[in-house]
Order: sequence, then C-alpha cells, then structure tokens
Amino acid sequence: MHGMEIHACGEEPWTHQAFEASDEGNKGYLSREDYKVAVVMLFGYKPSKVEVDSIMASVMQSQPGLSLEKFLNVMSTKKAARFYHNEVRQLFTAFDRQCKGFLSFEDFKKAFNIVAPKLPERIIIEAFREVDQDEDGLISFKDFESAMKYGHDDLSALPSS
Ligand SMILES: [Ca+2]
Repeated sequence: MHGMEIHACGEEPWTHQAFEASDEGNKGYLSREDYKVAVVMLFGYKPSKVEVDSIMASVMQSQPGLSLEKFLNVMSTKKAARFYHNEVRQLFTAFDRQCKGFLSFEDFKKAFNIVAPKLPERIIIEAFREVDQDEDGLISFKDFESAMKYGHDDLSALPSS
C-alpha cells in the first residue's frame, strides 16, 4: 500500500490564476457566478446550488463575495477531499477483482490474505462486519468509503454557517 497520504499542496499558481480569470471586472472578489466559473476551470464540473450557497453564505455577511484568501482556502480543501476520494476508489477497485461493484466476504478475505497473511479469520470477519454498515453481507463502495474515512468528513471542513 503506498501513496495513501493526503497531499495538501497549499496555494498553487493556477488556483491564483483561476481566481483572477473568473473575477469578472477585477472586483477583487468572486460573486456566485464567478465562483461557478472558477470551479469549472479548476475541477471541470459545475458546482451544485447547495455547494455555491454554502460557500457564499459563509462570506456574505462580512464581504460582497469570496476574497482571494478565502478562495484559496476553499479550493485546497476541495482538492484534498477529491484526491482522497480517488485514492479510496482505487483501493476499492484493487479489492474488487471482478469489477462487480461490491466486495463479497471472499473478496475481502483474499485482499486481507495478500496484505496481512497471518491475520486470524475471526479478525477478518469482525472487520467485514464493521465495514458492512448496512449489514447486507456485501461491501458496497459506499460502505467501504465511509469505513475508510476515520472521521475524515470532507464537507465538515467547509464552513456551513
Ligand atoms: Ca453493505
């Protein structure tokens, strides 16, 4: 297992550039529309209304829009969350040898036997039960992802009030 650490890259020139490029009229801050443009530029998707609302709600009381500092902050949180999600997806895919979209107990056991061959089966059974949060006997990506989080909640890092 390698590359599991989360890279916090901090400020990158292109995040800075995206701010300037999407700040229509060089106001020095991003409006709702500007923010959407910036996210499309950096992440290649249009943010949902809920996402834009929660970001804008966190700044609107004190400022007319997102300042550069705040923007860099929000973007690095988003990047870390996205990177983490991709890593978990890769690990799940590595376990899911037949690309079924879920892990049976057998898949799970095989993966453990490779990583930790001496682990007693009862430990694997316990781990399986713990990860299988809806107790349907299979580990879906959702089960797997929430088990991998260890309290790492990507949304709680974004201010919501
Ligand atoms: Ca399940």
